[in-house]
Amino acid sequence: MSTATYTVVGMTCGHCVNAVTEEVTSVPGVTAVDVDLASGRLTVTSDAPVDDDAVRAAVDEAGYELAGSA
Ligand SMILES: [Cu+2]
Repeated sequence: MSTATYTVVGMTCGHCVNAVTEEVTSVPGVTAVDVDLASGRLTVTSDAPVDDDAVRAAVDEAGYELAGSA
């Protein structure tokens, strides 16, 4: 099992949290997703390490971005 944490920028409410959770959960291999609205922290648990780009794309798809992304 693998866990990675990221920081999501732009979330303002529970709906945002749900959108990010839904998209990132759909990334292949991801088994659990936890999003903390206050800090923007995104914790991704997966069977094997997930490509950061896949997580970034999923967050982007939800309408937000990872901190530090161009
Ligand atoms: Cu929202």
